[in-house]
Amino acid sequence: MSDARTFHLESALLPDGWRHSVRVEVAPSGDIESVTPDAVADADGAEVVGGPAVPGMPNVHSHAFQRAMAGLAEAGAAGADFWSWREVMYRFANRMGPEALEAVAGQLFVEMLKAGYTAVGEFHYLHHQPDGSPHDEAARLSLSVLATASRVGIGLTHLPVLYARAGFGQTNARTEQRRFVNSVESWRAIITACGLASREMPNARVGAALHSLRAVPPDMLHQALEGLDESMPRHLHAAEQVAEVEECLAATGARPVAWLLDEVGVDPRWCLVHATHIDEAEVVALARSGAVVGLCPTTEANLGDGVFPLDAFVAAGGRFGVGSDSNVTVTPSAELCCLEYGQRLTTRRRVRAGGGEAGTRHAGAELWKAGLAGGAQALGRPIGAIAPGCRADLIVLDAAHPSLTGRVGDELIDSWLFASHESPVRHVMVGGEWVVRDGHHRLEAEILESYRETLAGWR
Ligand code: NGQ
Ligand code: ZN
Repeated sequence: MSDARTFHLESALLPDGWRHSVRVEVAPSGDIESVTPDAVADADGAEVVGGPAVPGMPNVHSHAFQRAMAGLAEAGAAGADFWSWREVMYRFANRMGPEALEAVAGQLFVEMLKAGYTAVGEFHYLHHQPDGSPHDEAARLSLSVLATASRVGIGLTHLPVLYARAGFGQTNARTEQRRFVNSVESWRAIITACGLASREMPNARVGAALHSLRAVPPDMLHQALEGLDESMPRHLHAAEQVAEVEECLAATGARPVAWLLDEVGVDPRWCLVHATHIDEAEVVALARSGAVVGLCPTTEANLGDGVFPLDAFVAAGGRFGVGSDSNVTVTPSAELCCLEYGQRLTTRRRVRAGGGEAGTRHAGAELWKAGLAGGAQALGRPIGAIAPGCRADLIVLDAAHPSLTGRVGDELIDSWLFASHESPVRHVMVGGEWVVRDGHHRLEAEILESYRETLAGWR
């Protein structure tokens, strides 16, 4: 087609494996139109791209505002835990206005792109003013996130979050949680406003999120799901802390994931974030449901959550994606490395994600491919593969980087995930547009400047 742009990739990870001399045609919409391996370079004026290309990683779970506090909850008493971290987090959550959120999310989204994430699921619960009263435009803060993602050029599945109460058995939210709270109706109105805004954004869509079984009572959860657009991704935090499993058992007679499977009927549209504490029956049932588990290994380590039983879950056919969550780490390679290391430390074996005959499958490459498939499913967008019909979202590695030199095919991803202390990501494309060239984002200097101005003096 005449308006399509054509790229000639030196080598690329396609759905059927690594291929050389790959011609990729991208439609003006940003969708890939055709992919042709073993093509002749510059036969048709294509832009020649040196270095190995892989699909960009979807980031299934982020709270953008938490980037501003990363590292500031590391001082505490010996009893510091998830719940005491949450108190520090609430202080930041209540300082964020629209401009600050745009500055912080802008910096974060640039960092994500430079690290190899090409799309993000923003699990967004900062809706109102700190006293709980709505902004003049009820979706104001959501619209800030949508506009920032569009300006920076990262793919976005925006997930407005329903939040109602402080915990099991409570009827109200705490003072610090007031700005998170909506009725089902006011939450739907925010989703609708975001849906309208995202129509003008080729790399964005809207999904639905329920904060957790702690924060959304069962009746309200059922009501929220009724009449929800059938195709929408549905995200929810589940079973991250032992205390919440115990409280859920006491309140409902079931563990959180078992309750969801039995009472809600979790299916492939669902992404259960964390799902850390699940028993053997839940492992199998959750894997069979076809839902994605959104694993956030560096945040889960940072918060002292526990280790998800990935070995058993994958053996049962389970699907997973990775998320940067609290954004203490904003690097897909580190997230996947930490995920694999959690399994190695608990099983005392190696190459857990490879899992095949010795030497036949590469842990790093298997993790990357699984993260692409699970991430695309969880974000509900056509991403995660260099293939016709998918968005042209890809990253190009620096083959001359000391950690990658001499590596070919899957060894490139292994060496990146397990043995690189600097990022080998060189170029990044989202929806057919280069958003990072030679390691730099076009807007990085001005975005960093406003991030610095925003954070000056914050504690
Ligand atoms: C969140 N973060 O919503 O930001 C949560 C903490 C909560 C993680 N769970 C708040 N990692 O779960 O109540
Ligand atoms: Zn979260």
